[in-house]
Amino acid sequence: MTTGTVLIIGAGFAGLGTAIRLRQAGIDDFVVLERASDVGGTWRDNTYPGAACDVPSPLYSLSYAPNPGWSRAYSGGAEILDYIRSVVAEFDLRPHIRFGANVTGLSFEEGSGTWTARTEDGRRFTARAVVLASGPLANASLPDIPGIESYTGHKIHSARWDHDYDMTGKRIAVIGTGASAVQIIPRLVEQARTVRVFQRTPGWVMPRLDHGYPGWLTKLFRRRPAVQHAYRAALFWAHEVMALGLVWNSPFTTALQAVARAHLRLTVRDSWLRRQLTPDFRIGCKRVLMTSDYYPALQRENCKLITWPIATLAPNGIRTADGIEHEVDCIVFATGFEVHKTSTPYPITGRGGRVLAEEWSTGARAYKSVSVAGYPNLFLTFGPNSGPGHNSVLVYNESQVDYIVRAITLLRDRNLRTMDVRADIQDAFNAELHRKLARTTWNSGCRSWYLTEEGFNAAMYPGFAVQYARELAAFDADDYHLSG
Ligand code: N01
Repeated sequence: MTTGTVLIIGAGFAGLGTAIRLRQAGIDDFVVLERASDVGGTWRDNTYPGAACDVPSPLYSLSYAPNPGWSRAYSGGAEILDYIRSVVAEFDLRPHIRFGANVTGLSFEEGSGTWTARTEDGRRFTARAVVLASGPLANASLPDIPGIESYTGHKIHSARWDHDYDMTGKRIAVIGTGASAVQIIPRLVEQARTVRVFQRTPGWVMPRLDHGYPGWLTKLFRRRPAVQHAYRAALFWAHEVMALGLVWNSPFTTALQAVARAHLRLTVRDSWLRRQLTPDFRIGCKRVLMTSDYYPALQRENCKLITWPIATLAPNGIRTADGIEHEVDCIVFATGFEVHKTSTPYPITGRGGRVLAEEWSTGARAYKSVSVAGYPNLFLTFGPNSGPGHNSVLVYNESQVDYIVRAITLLRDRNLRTMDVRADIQDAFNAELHRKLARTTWNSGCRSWYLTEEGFNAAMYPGFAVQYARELAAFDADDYHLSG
């Protein structure tokens, strides 16, 4: 049993960022529990061919740890993972991390005012406060397709790539056409004999204007950090403007759709294919796909888009609703993540034996995405309604981390036993939040992982990144029940 001030669960961007900020606030008594054997979270797990970030790297990095050496505008997954490892080294975080610690449950003990985390290998870790940083898109989701077990060929999920399987000369099926699939498919068509893309819903595609950073710019960033800072700020504000078209319906929405339609018209010659690729929902309703090589890949001789619904998986392939069986050697499931199936990644038991997954069974709700009433001293990163539809998720995460560190600092400085957000404050916050969400593009009638089956949005923040930052900049102890 380990006792300390803070337990952080997850060694991805959020967990590592929390560790750094805690240390900068003078709190060194923390442990990071990581289920894998390395840091990096989503960038350690998503190693599929073509994995890259569709947010520019200077913005998709920690504001206080800029990397002047980014090789290009939209860095690949391996470069991002290297960056994360360099941050771990720079801030000397490894001594705090316990690898192979897969948390299976968390419970609060009223008497001591502490949280205990149990791990799969039987260890227990106890601390005054817990920060959940295990990520909302961490557990791969296989679709509920009949016959999935009967398929005898090779299966790969995008988030758990099998690098031992050689795609060369193989007949490959890709199920899904989301953000992961559109990065994978252009690579697969270069290697495989055939690639069949099974599309259920076409997404809006915007061109990704990727380019390498010239050496002189990298040198300039190194010599004059203020220039890189200004560049990041310019990227930030350019993304903020996108909210006007992607979060709410406005003339800008129509303009963005016109750009995406022009991109489709200019890059896809065949009118049948263009029709199949034209979305029937408003841009922004589900994640915009940023790619310039997806449409060209679909038009390669060895690639075929299949829009008939999948009826069943058969031993040798995929049978579609038109009765055709598509024989394939390997199926790539680019079908996303379990976001709502289990609303908490492991059982979390708070005050009086309450269980968070049960309370969230009708939709996850928190205060400012960070605190939940009845779960004192527990803080969430990427919690309910903290997702952006238009800007870097890391910008939002820094706001969460700074808020959490302020809360934990108060807990420590006043030697408080518990800090529990007031239920009335949380309810009022959520009433206002969901009133705003009702007016957003996400509720305009498409299927996406942002919504539960019932249409409840527990994922997205209905506003600009600056509004979110302003909301979280104000930490008001009066919002919490404090006990000494
Ligand atoms: O997963 P998704 P993803 N039969 O859930 C289809 C982040 N990300 O891994 O649209 C047939 O978006 C499903 O179809 P439909 C980012 O936040 C970031 O691609 O539901 N198809 C869809 O096409 C992103 O939003 C980067 O009709 C089925 C696809 O599978 C999130 O990860 C890069 C099906 C799932 O799409 C998830 O993206 C990549 C079925 N039964 C990902 N079930 C960056 O660059 C599902 N589908 C930062």
